[in-house]
Amino acid sequence: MSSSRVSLTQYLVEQQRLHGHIPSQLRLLIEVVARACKRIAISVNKGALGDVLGTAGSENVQGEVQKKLDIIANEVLIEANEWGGHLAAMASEEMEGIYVVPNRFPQGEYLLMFDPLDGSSNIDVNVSIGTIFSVLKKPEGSQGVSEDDFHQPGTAQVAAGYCVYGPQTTLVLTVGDGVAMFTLDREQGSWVLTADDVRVPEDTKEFAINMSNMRHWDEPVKRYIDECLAGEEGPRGKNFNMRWIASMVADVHRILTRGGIFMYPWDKREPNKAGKLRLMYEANPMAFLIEQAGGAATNGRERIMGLTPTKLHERVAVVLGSKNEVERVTRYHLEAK
Ligand code: AHM
Ligand code: MG
Repeated sequence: MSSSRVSLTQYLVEQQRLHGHIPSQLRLLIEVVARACKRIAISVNKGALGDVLGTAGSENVQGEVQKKLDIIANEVLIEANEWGGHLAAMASEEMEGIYVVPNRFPQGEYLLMFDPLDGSSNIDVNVSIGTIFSVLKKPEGSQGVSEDDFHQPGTAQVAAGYCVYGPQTTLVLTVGDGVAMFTLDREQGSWVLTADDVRVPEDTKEFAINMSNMRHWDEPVKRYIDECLAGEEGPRGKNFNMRWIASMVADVHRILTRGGIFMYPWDKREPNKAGKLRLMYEANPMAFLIEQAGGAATNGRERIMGLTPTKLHERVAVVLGSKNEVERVTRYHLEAK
C-alpha cells in the first residue's frame, strides 16, 4: 500500500476488504482506541497548562503511586470504549479487576487490555510516554464475562499496538499482518500512514537495559552485557551502544525503527522469577508487534506469546528485539540451566 496520505480508516478498511484480516467490529474497536489516544495526546501536550502533571494521591493495585495522567488516560480509554457495542470487558494496569461493559450498553465479543500511560516516571520530566493495548476475543461459548476469559496466551491476540507521545505522536499497530505506523497530523486531526511493513533488523549493536540493576542480575544477563561492553576486543568483535529511556513504548519504538535489544530481566530481588513488566498489557502486545516485524520476544527461556497467564496483573521477564540477539540471550539462559 502506498504511504502517501493513507489514513488509519483507509488502512483498516483495506485490511478488512482486501486481506480479510479484521471484522468490522474489530475495525471499530481500533478506531475508537486511536481516537482515545488522540485525546490523551492533547492532555499530555498541555502538561502544566492543563494541570495534569504530578501525583493523584492514590496507588494502583501494584502499589505504585498513580500520576494524574495515569488516571486521566485510564478514564479516557474506558469512556471512549464502553458504549460502542464492540467490547465485553476491559482490563487496565490502573484497575484491580476487570471492567465489564455496563448493561445499559450493548455487549460485544472483544476484550481490551491496556496500560493507559506507560513510562509514568517520565510524565513530569517531558520525556516520551505512551499507551499500550492488546485485543483478545472472548472465548466461544463463555456465558457473561469473567477474569478467566482474559487468561489467554499472547498468540490469541487479534490486534495490538501502542501510541507514543513524543516529539511526534505515533500509533503503531498490528492486526497480524505486519506492523504499520501512523503519525498524528495535528492540524487535520487524523492518523496518516507513515510506515508500512516495518522490519526489525536481525542484528544490532545497541542494547537497552537498566544498568543500575546490574548487581542483582542473573548470570546469563551478566554474561551477555559483559560481552557487549567488551566491544571490539571482546568475543562479539564489535562495539555496542546503550540506550535506556525508561518508557518501554519509546525503547520499543526505537527498536522497531532501527533495531536493538530491550531487556527487563528477572533479577535476584524477585523471589518468584517474575520480572517487572506486566505480561498481558505490556509484554504481550509488544511481543506481537516485534514478532510481526521479524524480531523475537522471550522471557529469557520461552517465547512470551506462548505463556498462559494465570492472573490479570502477572509479571514477566522481557527480552525482545533483533532476532539474533534475543536468540543469543535465550541460549545463554538455557545453557545456564
Ligand atoms: P509503568 O507502567 O509503571 O510506567 O512501568 C513500566 C516502565 C516501562 O515503560 C519501562 O521500560 C520501565 O518501567 C522502566 O523501569 P525503571 O524505572 O526500573 O528503569
Ligand atoms: Mg507500564
